[in-house]
Formats: sequence, C-alpha cells, structure tokens
Amino acid sequence: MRLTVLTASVLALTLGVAAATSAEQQEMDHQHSTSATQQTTLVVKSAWSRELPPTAPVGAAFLTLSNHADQADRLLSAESSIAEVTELHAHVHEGDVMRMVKVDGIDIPAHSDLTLEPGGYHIMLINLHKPLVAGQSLPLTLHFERAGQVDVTVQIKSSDAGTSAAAPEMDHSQHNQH
Ligand SMILES: [Cu+2]
Repeated sequence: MRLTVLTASVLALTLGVAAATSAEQQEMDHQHSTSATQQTTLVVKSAWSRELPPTAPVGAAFLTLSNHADQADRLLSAESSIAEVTELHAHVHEGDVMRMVKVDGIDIPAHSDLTLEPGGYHIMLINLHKPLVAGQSLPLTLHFERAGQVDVTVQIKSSDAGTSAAAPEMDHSQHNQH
C-alpha cells in the first residue's frame, strides 16, 4: 500500500515535470519566433571591454542599446562563456564614493539609445575563465523582455586606448571577497 502511494506520487511528480518542460519549450519557441521578427528593432552597437591583468577576477562590458521599436524594452540578463557569473550593474554615488550595485534590469525607452559606460550601467563579468586581452573579443548573450535573445561580440580594448580616462576607476573590491 505504501509502495503504491509512493509510486503514484513519483508518477505525479514525473508528469508535473514533463508538463512544465513542455510549457517551457513552448515559451522558448514563442520567444524565438518573436525575436526573429523583432530583432532589428533592438540593435546593439559598440560593444567593448577593457583589457585586464591576467589575475583580474572580474571585468566589465559596455555597449549601446538602440531601441527602434514603438514600445520600451528591458534588458533582463546577460551571459558569457568567458565568465562564471554575469550580472547587470549600475553605479551609485554614496557621498564621494561610487559603488556598484546589481540591478534586476535596464530599461530602454521606445525610439531611444541607452549607453552602458564606465561610471554608469555595465555588464559585470565575474570569475573570468580566461584573461581579457586587448585585440581579442568575448561572446556575450543578452536577454531582452521584448526583443528576446541577442548575441553580441565584445571587442577588448587596450587600457591606454582612452577608455579609462573618461570615468572614475570602478571599485571592484566587493567582488574580490568571493
Ligand atoms: Cu560592476
């Protein structure tokens, strides 16, 4: 009797998982077809990162998002095979100190450009699997609420190419504690 109950619950669990997977698949299919038709409405430009010493555990990616659609869109998340964790970050002022905070998303108003740049929004690459070397590039996948998935190639610039002069140095100390 006990075995029967157990079997029944295992079966229910299995069915539940199967149903969820199917729904998830349909959702993904839907997103893919959506992104195919809307891809051109969200354009990613000038994606770049800065070279770092080989021992640096974290890096950051910057880019410009151009939303040509009639509706606002939202960058929800990002991922890269070069980093263990990828987060969306903003900088906040606390007195004279600039501190990075993780954000849940970055809004791009309709028919607008939004630039992620040093001292502002950026995509944080945490626990790098390999060094960021000038002249090379890294892959980045962005997930948008409306435009779906967009793959980007991020160019790694040398640190003396004028990329650091425009903004204050970022405080990465909180990441080093991991
Ligand atoms: Cu950051």
